[in-house]
Amino acid sequence: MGMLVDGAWIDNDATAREVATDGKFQRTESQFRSWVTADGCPGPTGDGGFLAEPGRYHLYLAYTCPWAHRALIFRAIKGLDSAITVSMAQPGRHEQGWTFADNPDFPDCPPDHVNGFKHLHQAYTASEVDYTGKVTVPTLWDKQTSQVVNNESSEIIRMFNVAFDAFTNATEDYYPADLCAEIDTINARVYHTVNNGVYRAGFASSQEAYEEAVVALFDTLDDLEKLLGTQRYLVGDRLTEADWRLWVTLIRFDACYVGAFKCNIRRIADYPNLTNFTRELYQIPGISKTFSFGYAKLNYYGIERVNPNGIIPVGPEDQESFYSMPHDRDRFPAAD
Ligand SMILES: N[C@@H](CCC(=O)N[C@@H](CS)C(=O)NCC(=O)O)C(=O)O
Repeated sequence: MGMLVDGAWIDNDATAREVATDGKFQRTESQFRSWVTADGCPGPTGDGGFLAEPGRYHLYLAYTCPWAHRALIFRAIKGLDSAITVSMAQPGRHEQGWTFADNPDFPDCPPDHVNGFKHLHQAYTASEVDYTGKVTVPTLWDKQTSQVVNNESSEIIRMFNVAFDAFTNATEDYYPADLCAEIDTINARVYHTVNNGVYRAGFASSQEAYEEAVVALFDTLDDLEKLLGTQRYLVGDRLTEADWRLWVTLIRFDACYVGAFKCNIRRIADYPNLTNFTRELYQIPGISKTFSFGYAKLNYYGIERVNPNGIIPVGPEDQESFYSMPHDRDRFPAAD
């Protein structure tokens, strides 16, 4: 994908590839870091505080993207579907990056009814005329002040977890105070070796960088398989943010990462506990509709540098049915 340089869109700029001279993929930091909070006071990063109000915020997302998926999941599990509006980018590769359109081929991808932007980069330059950097989903937009609030998924889900509790009945806390330290620890490993690990494998441009990433990825998956053989969720009997952050990568794994990113030492289907864990979360009401295996495949196999001919593989067979099969996670207790 391209990027913005001094407010102008540059397609396929080499710096947008984020690959260092040793062939390692290096993800750049998200740049918009303000927070929406219940009282409008600034959050832990960024300066401006934005008040949580129903109807005020809009999310720019794409079904394919695991980081955007985090935000869509938290919108669903926190009962915020009517409080926060969404635009969903068109699947496939587009010259100007994330693109919004009213396209009958993709009826479940609503265009931008808020600003009428055709491309997400327009939201970035509307907020900062001479913005330089990547243009990424998820992006959280404030309709009241017409600007991007935040484009870092790990922060957007923390906001959704608590900021809108006055306007929803879904007040379950997915980052409870007594589990924060444990969640942070597991998040750090899962982020580095799994969530970002698949990208480090897929976008590596040297054999050494690829092998280092893929081995670390499967070391972690092997350990998580063991852990989930002793308890229901990553930090015990309570479903938390850590589980959702892992899950967005697991649900894409066999359909996308095994092939497009060469993460093929094993499949999730080869791990009984990871498979059943993925099934349990997939079957939570409201979750399956947050994801499309078909759109995800279109995007990952549409990335030119990993699949120059853009051929979309036919398999694996029916992932929807596979993850809808009964799971066995009830063998472990879950907190109420
Ligand atoms: N750290 C960001 C990463 C977001 C991100 O990289 N999203 C990808 C889609 S999966 C994207 O928009 N990429 C556009 C690009 O690379 O230019 C977050 O967690 O929100």
